[in-house]
Amino acid sequence: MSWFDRLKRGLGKTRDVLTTDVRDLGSVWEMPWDDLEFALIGADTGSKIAAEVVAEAKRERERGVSFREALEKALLDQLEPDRMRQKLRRVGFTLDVTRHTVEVRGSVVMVVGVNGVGKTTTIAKLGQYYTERGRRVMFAAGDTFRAAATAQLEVWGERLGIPTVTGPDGSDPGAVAFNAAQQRRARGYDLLFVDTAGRLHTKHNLMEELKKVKRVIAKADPDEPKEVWLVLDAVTGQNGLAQAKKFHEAVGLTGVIVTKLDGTAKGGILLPIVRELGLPIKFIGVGEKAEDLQPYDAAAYVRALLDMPEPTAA
Ligand SMILES: Nc1nc2c(ncn2[C@@H]2O[C@H](COP(=O)(O)OP(=O)(O)OP(=O)(O)O)[C@@H](O)[C@H]2O)c(=O)[nH]1
Ligand SMILES: [Mg+2]
Repeated sequence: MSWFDRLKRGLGKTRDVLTTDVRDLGSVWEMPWDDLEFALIGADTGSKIAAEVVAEAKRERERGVSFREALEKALLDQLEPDRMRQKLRRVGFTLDVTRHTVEVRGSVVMVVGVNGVGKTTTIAKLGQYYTERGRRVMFAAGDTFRAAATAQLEVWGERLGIPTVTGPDGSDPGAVAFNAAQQRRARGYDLLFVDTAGRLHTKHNLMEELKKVKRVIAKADPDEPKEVWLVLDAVTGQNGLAQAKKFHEAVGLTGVIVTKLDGTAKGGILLPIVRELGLPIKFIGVGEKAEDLQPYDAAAYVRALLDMPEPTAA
């Protein structure tokens, strides 16, 4: 199954919400504007963004493009504020995610998020992703809190041939992160992914602990971590925005990974992440397998959502 097919399958629930009121009259695909606005809100875009999307789609529709193309354009405007890429896209450029590599600034990526969103499994998938692209990757098992969390990452590391720095259960996560950052430098590895314990963004002391982990990494490796990625479970929808704001205040996020899009109709949550938080989405997850985590590409996302064919690379 191609990754676009996986994406399409993964976004099925959101697509169902978005297209319930679509009148499919052969080649004409039309929907009352009010119903569209409702559907967007149902997909957790938030009401402000839903209204913006409808207004933009209406403008496009008046220019004579089809309803679906108008909606595609309006969604892309929200999801891809980068004007340059839009221009390129108009002349037939789209991102070929099978060849493209998501850039990582620096060498250390701290991975944070609330409990159970998919941090550890995402790190394993990222390890595979970057290893396949020729990077030498290490893991740090910075979740010393949950029993078996270290073993979970270690097992992944062994399977993937990725060294995993660990510490005893209950030990200081900062110490693990420090050791790992030092070892990465000493051994000349390209990338270190630091796992952290799941924590509620509302728990002050746990957020302080996270800040400390970040500071300690900088002691072992000045200017690192240059990346702090938040893993968000799409199922939490709008609540994910509150999480992102709190984590951003605490440790300064540089990117977001949205997992479990396959389990929810709230796939519209990507819009406010980009528009309201201004944070880049790095990867999206549409299932539990390694192949189900893919670099985020707005055009592919929108076209999968609207049941359109795969965007073609120029
Ligand atoms: N359906 C689906 N499941 C996913 C996705 N990403 C992760 N999961 C599953 O989510 C579950 C929790 O994943 P973990 O990686 O352990 O989550 P975590 O954030 O590390 O959890 P804590 O360390 O306890 O905070 C696992 O069963 C994963 O397979 C996804 O994109 N889709
Ligand atoms: Mg974990």
